[in-house]
Formats: sequence, structure tokens, C-alpha cells
Amino acid sequence: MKNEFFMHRCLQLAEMGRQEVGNGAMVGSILVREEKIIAEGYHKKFGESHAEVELLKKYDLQIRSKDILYVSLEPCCHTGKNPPCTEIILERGIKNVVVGMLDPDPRVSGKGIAALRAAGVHVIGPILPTECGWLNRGFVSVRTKGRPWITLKSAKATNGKIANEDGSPLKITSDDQNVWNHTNLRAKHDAILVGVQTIINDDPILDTRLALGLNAYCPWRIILDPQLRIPRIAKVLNDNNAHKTIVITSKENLDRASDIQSNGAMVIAVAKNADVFDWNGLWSALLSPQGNDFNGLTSILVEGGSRTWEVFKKAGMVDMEVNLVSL
Ligand code: AOF
Ligand code: ZN
Repeated sequence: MKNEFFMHRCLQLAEMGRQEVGNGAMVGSILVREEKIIAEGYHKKFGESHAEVELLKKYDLQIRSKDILYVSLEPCCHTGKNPPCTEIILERGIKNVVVGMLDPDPRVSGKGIAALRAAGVHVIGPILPTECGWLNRGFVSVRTKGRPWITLKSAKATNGKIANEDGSPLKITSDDQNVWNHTNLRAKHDAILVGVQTIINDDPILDTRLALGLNAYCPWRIILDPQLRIPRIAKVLNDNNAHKTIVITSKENLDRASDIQSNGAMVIAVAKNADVFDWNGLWSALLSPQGNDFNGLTSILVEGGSRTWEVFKKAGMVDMEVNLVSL
């Protein structure tokens, strides 16, 4: 019970890295002495120190043999953008480690725990694989399937309609449902994706302005736009978060992109396969750093419209579906 209690604090810390860690994992870590938390750390930003190292940099005093290090993801044992966390744990003389979940990254996956045990560290875990895996479902999906976690959100009026006959927006969801969407869907994904027709019809802002809580941020806003039809006056190209907009188009249209980029939006070319974007091309563009402080993403909320939903469904690119029905 105590271990789970402390691990929940690690998960809370991990969440603070959301949207900042790019295609990496959100990870939290604490150091416990005589049942009190004496230091905390989390993975703050893509390319920066891992959670345990962040903690150990802050806590530079002597570690005692009964101190326990809690970390929500198995400590890594490889050299990536950072040196192996296992080595720093050993160097600092930590004797007890509690791990939340195994690292799905094939460079680690069990080898981090094994390295610590081989060096005489007492390791307990993984103690909360489901909860820790759920927080990092995007990272797990990228590392195990090579694509982001995808949630499909749709909204239907009770008569089944999703728009008026002329394509103009129909107010379907209640204010409460919108708050719920911003808090639990939009603010829990790295990006919101729509087809360009949704921008043309509804001109949505695609941010988290209604989200409850302090950690609201603007997710990346991805527009699938093969012909580059996005109106220059679209809100997503002109508001304060224009630099968080990524327009995906095909190569032939790239020369017309400069106007769209004038407020900081990115335009990325992806090859097409018949009449849809090539999935491998799309994922390789979205999973890796592209400049503009975009360091890759791990989760996408697909908000519409109906054609975009169909394309994702048909390709089996859906992990969770949420259908909001007007009350
Ligand atoms: C940890 N603690 O806080 C995180 C870990 O390129 P790098 O060096 O940032 O390494 C990325 C990999 O490191 C990532 O795929 C995952 O396996 C692990 N992330 N590990 O011990 C952390 N963020
Ligand atoms: Zn590490």
C-alpha cells in the first residue's frame, strides 16, 4: 500500500511533463527516507535530464542505505540523449528502488532492473504497470506499434446529425460536455487532428481553454490538407497558438505554403497513397523532431469530420472511441 501511495506521487509529477517531453516518456521520481518524501524530480523536457537524474541533481546530499528511490518508469540502462540512469543510481549509492512499470523501449525493457539487481540493489516492481502504462499510453504505443495512441472523438445530435444540411456547424454538445472534452480528452493528448473540411466549415480553435485544472496547455493542432485549401484567415493560423499548428499536405502544394506559415504554423509534406496520406510517411513526420519546438508526439485526438473518422477507422488506427451524444 505504501509503495502504491508513493508511486501515485511519481505519477502526479510525471504528468507535469506532458506536452514538453516530445516523443519521450512522462516520468516522475521521489526519494523517500523514513516514510517521508525528501526529494522529487520529473522528466521536464525532451532531451533534458531523466526524472531520477533531475532528482539526484537537486538532492546532492549523502544517500543513506535505507533510502528508497521511487520511479514511475524502469530506469534506463542505455546511452541516448542522456547517460544511463542505472549508472547514476549506482554511483550515488542508492540501495533500494521501486519501479512503476517496465520500459517498453527495446533498448531497456527489463535490462534496467536487471542491471540494478546485478549490482546488488534491492528492486521492487513493476508495482503499478496498468496505471503507469495508462499515463504513458502514447509512449507505449510509439515504442511498441510505431504509431501514436489515437482517440477518436465524435459528437452526434440525437437525430444522428453531425452538421446542418449546408455543412454549417450544429451546436451538438452541451457546455458541460465541452468542459469534459477539454479537460479529459484535449488536455490529455499531445495533438488534436482534424481534416481541412472541418476548418472550412467550423473554423475551430482546437485548444484547451475550457480545461479545468492548472496544467492546461495548447496541444499541437494537426490539419490534414492534401490540396492546401486551409483559409488564410482560419483561427488556427492566426491566434496566439498559430505556432502550434501543423498543416500536413502533399509535396506538389508545398510551394504555396509560405503564406500559411507567416504566423508560425508549420507545413509538412507527406506522400499520398491513393487518396489518403501514407501512414508510414505521416508517422515518421509526426514522431520525430521537426523544429519549431516540435519534438515529436505520442498521442492524437481525432476530432473530425466524418471523412477523417472513416479514414482512421478503416485503417484500424483507433485505440479508443468516444462518442458524445447531445443530451
Ligand atoms: C528513465 N527516466 O525520466 C525517462 C526515461 O534519448 P533519451 O536519453 O532521452 O532516452 C529516451 C529513452 O529513455 C526513452 O525511450 C525511454 O526508454 C527512456 N526514458 N528513462 O530512466 C526517465 N524519460
Ligand atoms: Zn534514464
